Amino acid sequence: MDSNHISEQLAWLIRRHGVEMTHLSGGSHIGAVLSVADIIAVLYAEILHVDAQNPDWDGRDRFILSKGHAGAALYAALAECGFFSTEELKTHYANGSRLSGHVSHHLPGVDFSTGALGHGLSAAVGMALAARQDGKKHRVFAVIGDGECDEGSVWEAALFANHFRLENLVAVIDHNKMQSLDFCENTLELGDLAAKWRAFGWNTIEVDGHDHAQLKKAFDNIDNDRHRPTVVIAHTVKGKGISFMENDILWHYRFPHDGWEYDGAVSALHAVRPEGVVDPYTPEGVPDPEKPGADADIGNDHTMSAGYHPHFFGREAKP
Ligand SMILES: Cc1ncc(C[n+]2csc(CCOP(=O)(O)OP(=O)(O)O)c2C)c(N)n1
Ligand SMILES: [Mg+2]
Repeated sequence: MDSNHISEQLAWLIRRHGVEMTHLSGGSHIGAVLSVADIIAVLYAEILHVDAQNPDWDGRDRFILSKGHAGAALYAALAECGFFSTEELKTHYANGSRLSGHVSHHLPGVDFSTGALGHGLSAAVGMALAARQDGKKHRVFAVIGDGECDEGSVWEAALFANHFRLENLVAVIDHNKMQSLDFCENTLELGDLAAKWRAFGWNTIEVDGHDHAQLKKAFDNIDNDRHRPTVVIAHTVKGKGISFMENDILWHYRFPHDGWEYDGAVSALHAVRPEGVVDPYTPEGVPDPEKPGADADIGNDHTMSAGYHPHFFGREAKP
């Protein structure tokens, strides 16, 4: 089996777990999970030096998912890599769970809690400088969102990393051109992101963030250009892999509800399931219902969908 195939399998499982976890919990951010799934899969299947049996191994590469609202993607990757049981994924967002909605360092394999955007790169910069000063050889990776780049602290960290020539630092930008409520350009113009990072002194590589071969090549080449931090600008699609979620800002906060949303999401994934992967939840898939037409009364409803009827403690809600 070629190596791309293994990362493709992991990416599919991240997407499938992400659908299940947000569906079960009523949790948000499935669009962000689908966007970053390939980046995280390539890192965990191919690039990061980590040991699930010894999560605190001092020589491990450090990884920070700074867009911590996509925590389900990281949790799924860690569970599939053996850091904890995949069964625990079902507790996502539940009271008392270690799998809080945003990334928590209480889990084995997590180096830094995130969720308040704008902190991950600054923490990564500090870890990279500390590694250098201690003569350690591990690398530090941070995945940040493009909307997150609105935070001034990102650019402060970018200046700092260049100043100290932190060649052991890799930032990945999940550049899906959307944030929580709108497209990035309607919220705060980012313009030519690559030109900006180059101007800040970084080794800047642009890739298709869903193309595993391109991602792997970028990560394999970070050491070719010495004495500069590297940023991989990964062009992505928010909601990637489930057509009715792609580029639709609704799916930043909405979760796949019972009915056509959940069934359609699972069916979309089954249509592209890589050879050798078993769906842990619905091995045979689910019937693929017709998506309601635009004239259906749920048309643009952000809270309800066909097939979704709110229950309160098992009783049907009153109209
Ligand atoms: C400091 C801070 N402000 C606001 C939020 C609320 N918030 C959660 S996700 C999000 C949008 C993030 O967009 P982006 O970084 O592009 O991530 P994407 O979901 O597109 O991958 C916002 C504003 C937050 N988590 N932290
Ligand atoms: Mg974004």
